[in-house]
Amino acid sequence: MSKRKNPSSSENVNHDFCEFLSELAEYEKNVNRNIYKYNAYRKAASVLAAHPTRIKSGKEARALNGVGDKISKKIDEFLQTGKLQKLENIHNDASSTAINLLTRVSGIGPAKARQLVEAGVQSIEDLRKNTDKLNHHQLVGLKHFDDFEKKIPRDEIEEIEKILKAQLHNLSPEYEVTICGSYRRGKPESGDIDALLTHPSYISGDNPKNRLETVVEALERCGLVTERLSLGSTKFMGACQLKNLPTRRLDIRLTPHDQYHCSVLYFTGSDLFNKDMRAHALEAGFTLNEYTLRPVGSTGVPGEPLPITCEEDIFDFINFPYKTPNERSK
Ligand code: 8DG
Ligand code: CA
Ligand code: CA
Repeated sequence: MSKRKNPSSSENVNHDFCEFLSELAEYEKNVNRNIYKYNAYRKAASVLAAHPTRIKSGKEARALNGVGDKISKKIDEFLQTGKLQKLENIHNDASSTAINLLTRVSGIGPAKARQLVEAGVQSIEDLRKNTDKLNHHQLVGLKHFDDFEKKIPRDEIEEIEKILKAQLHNLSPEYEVTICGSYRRGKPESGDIDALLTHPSYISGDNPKNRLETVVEALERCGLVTERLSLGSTKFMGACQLKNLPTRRLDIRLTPHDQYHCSVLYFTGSDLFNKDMRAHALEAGFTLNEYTLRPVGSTGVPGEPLPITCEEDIFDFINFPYKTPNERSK
């Protein structure tokens, strides 16, 4: 999965607030490893990004669902001074800046980044001199650092989708492939490519055997897949490349046929949308994850997975108004 992005955009009249909130979110995730605060900042940024008019005070922001006292005070400070002292301090702190930078390398998480910084690694250049400290995934992440930072235009993903589908069709015409993530949500560009595969002969409880490896080998033979980061029986992380274009991050997941739609829903995201939908499911007495939708009885024990034949079924069961993938980018 690609590293998180900020929900700010050019038509967002509150984008400056969203930018500082997203930066604070990254800081909480990477430096403090406080996922609770990370989510709180992202939620506030997403609510402000969706707000149609310019917020004029912390008090006005406070009235929105997802903006609490502390964030509303920050909005007031930003409106009054044009900056945020907390962010200034973070920018002036060399170790926080270095940790944030190193987590941008694919495979380096917050804990590894802190460990590297404590060992004196402060920059990408330093990292290149300390490759003995990195595992295979991190080495490939470093090698393609510049490429992996570049966004992938939609038409390039369309091209990759065609090749993927043709190669899988060659292996078996019954393969189904969906590119999920921001691409499926209709975004003009994406951070990476999230491909989901299923085959009617593979259902939950079955051993996936070497099915995914066979797929990856075919994609390597045709020249699409150029790097492996990791390969398990149901999850591949790697990279692909078209002609002279940049190297792109590609994730492939193999999903049992009966769990396909729950997986497609989950990997389409956005993850904030998923959180809302899961919360709604719970209120309606269901538990929803990337595999199944199950009713939760009065004892709190989940029952058998419900039969799902399409994404709409999931919305119907929990009585949640259907949203097209394009409407899920909150
Ligand atoms: P991007 O690649 O263009 O940056 O955006 P994306 O496609 O929305 O994000 P992603 O990181 O590739 O993740 C794909 C989907 O996986 C995401 O839209 C929803 C789902 N997902 C969650 N929770 C999480 C999580 O904690 N981390 C990540 N990376 N993905 C998650 O529901
Ligand atoms: Ca991804
Ligand atoms: Ca993605």
